[in-house]
Amino acid sequence: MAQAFIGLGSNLGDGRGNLLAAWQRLQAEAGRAVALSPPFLTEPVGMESEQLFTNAVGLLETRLAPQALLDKMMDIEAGLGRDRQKGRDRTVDLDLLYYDEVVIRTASLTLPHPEIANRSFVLAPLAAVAPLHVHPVLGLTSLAMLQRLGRQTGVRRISWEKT
Ligand code: PH2
Ligand code: MG
Ligand code: MG
Repeated sequence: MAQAFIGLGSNLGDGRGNLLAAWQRLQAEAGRAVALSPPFLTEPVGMESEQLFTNAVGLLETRLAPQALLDKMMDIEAGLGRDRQKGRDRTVDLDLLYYDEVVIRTASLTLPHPEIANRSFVLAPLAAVAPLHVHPVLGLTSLAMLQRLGRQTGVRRISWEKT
């Protein structure tokens, strides 16, 4: 069994509801859930949008190979109404962050995900589930990468419970 870290994001509709729906489908169709981070409310990065994101990171144990897992993730995005045009607000975006220690680059898949170390909306939830997990290329823990980004602005931890 492989361990896959998956980044979940939504900035359209019920963010937490969309992420939980995607996480349910991943468990039903792709493997066994090991851990899910708390959700974080985050400012959009690299796109023009007024809509805050809800982001989380999940750890899944899977028998699917990396490309098969990615294909399954795209099916789940589509099933939840994802519009794949670049720069659009999205109901759900699933990104494969790590797959064991695999380092690959194909036309459709780069592992580890190339943006992990630059994105506090990935690192904050990642450090919440796996602070001491080491990036197989950079040799840095999730926590060290988060601290390296400096003071966190635009990222706020919330809770799965709706009050
Ligand atoms: N995803 C992007 C681009 N910008 N910004 C935040 N805060 N969260 C995201 O998940 C995100 C983003 C591309 O997938
Ligand atoms: Mg994506
Ligand atoms: Mg993304």
